Amino acid sequence: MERTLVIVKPDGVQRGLTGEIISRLERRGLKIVGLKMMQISRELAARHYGVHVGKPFYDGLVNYITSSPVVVMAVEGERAIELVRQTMGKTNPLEAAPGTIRADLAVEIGRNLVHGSDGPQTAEFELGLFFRPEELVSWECSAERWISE
Ligand code: DAT
Ligand code: MG
Repeated sequence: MERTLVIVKPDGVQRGLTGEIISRLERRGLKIVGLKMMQISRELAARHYGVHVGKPFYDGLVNYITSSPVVVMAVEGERAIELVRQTMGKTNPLEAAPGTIRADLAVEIGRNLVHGSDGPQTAEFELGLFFRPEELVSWECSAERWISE
């Protein structure tokens, strides 16, 4: 079982798409095990986006993610990391497949609505940045046996 970090970015919250984005992940069969609204500080943004330091879009990215509240989620499931990434679609909404969040609801790479961790190590690191252990809830979902054999 994997856990991954999902962020509904400021554009998602401002456009009233938080419910739509959460709903798409729930409908896919993923389980929410942590959820909160917050304002990301520049310090937290710098840690979260540390791998992008020095890239031309870095300053804009930090300004954007700290510009307005976000909704952060811990999502659990078999292969949750890959499932979330697939449900989000490619980074650039113009390259994302129709049916994905980014293709259906966004037009620009700098306003691509949603973040999802890109691998097991990143997921563990990012979940640790955004959630204290006691904020994550382990629970049994009775629909699970209707989603996975
Ligand atoms: P992803 O969010 O799909 O994991 P990433 O980790 O490569 O993509 O980049 C993080 C965010 O930075 C991405 O969601 C949007 C922004 N970004 C990435 N590449 C960009 C670019 N070439 N121009 C502008 N923004 C970019
Ligand atoms: Mg990434």
